[in-house]
Amino acid sequence: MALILHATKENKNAYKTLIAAEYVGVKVQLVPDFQMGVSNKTPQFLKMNPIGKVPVLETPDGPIFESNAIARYVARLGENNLFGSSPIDQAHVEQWIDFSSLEIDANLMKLLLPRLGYAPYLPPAEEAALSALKRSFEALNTHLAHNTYLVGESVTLADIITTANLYLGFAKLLVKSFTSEFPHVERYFWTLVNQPNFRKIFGQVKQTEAMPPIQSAKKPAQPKESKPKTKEEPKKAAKAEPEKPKEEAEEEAPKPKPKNPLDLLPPSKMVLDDWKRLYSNTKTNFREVAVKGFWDMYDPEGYSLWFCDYKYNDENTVSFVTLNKVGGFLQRMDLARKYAFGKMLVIGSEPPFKVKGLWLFRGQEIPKFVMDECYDMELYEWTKVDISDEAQKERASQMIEDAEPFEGEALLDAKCFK
Ligand SMILES: N[C@@H](CCC(=O)N[C@@H](CS)C(=O)NCC(=O)O)C(=O)O
Repeated sequence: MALILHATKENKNAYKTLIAAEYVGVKVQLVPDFQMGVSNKTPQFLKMNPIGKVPVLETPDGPIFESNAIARYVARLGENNLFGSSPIDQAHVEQWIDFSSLEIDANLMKLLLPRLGYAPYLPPAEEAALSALKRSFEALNTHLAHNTYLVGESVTLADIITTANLYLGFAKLLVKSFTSEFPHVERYFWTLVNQPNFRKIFGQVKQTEAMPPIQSAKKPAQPKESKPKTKEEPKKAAKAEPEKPKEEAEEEAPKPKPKNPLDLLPPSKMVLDDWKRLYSNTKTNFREVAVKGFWDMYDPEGYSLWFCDYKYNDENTVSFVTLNKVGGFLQRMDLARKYAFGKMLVIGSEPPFKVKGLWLFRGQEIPKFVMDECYDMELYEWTKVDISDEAQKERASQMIEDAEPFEGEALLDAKCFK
């Protein structure tokens, strides 16, 4: 009789067991119609795994949770030895199982979950996870430079668990420009996923062409409420008051949106849209036309200029991630489009890349709503530009112009917010 595995068909943690089962000739079946978020919340499921996580294996001797433990159990039931034949090989199998779980899978999840909206997206946390992942890929790559399999001369459970973990990375997150730095990992992964026992479970594997775009964290569903109660309407009073006639309630005009305090500032002679148009339309003689035009238009009473410097440049070790990070920042600044213009430079031809920028804001301070609502702001050091200082003014001009080299270094990219 087959053992029953509770998981969906897409669960890579379940794949570990399903592949191991193929190798050792044990029958394991996925429970039909498993629904994540529903089937794992039932009292029967919680009896098998009190924290409700998936997968769980039902055995004649009781349930098992934790995917590595399940895969080990199934691997021990069969004929083939997936654990190595000497104490040192057995230790190495365990070593690589732990390594792929704690150094690869854990970092992949730290990268993936925020991008899928299941955890808050924090650029420094992404940088840290990515650099930890690179470190583990480097170690794995070095080992695989001289070894076909992780341990010995044939597939062990270490290969099964590592490949299942890598599968998630290759399929969802790690683009070719990342993995190509680790050619032995690539060779290993593609060789294993094409072995018949792996292929039966994975099907045809395709590497992702892009990292998933950043989504805002998914909020837990709120219970439906008729109307929020205000402080001025304590429960009791609300109860005592007769209900408003429907018509009256419907006629209540929506409150006008409060004006942005920046709209209440004294008018400025600088028209931001004119500057943005000049910037966009200048194709030649940029210094003489656009940069000069900027300083002619600039109104230091109505606007202020700011240099920004990324605080965590050391973590900018991967070019496309650094560019994504800056791109995400500019997207999130959308809320300030009426009041701001910005240039962001990604500097250097080798990692770690430096990110520096120049921003023009309406008013004399960085607008409070921008500070409050765009979390990227606190990842940068902000310094007001003193335009009476010619060196600072020249630096600002160079940033507007994308001058290269900038401060002695090549530009990887320059992005504009307008
Ligand atoms: N360490 C566990 C991780 C299990 C896990 O995180 N499972 C996910 C699905 S892949 C889950 O059940 N998530 C639902 C939840 O966190 O409530 C294992 O390897 O089995």
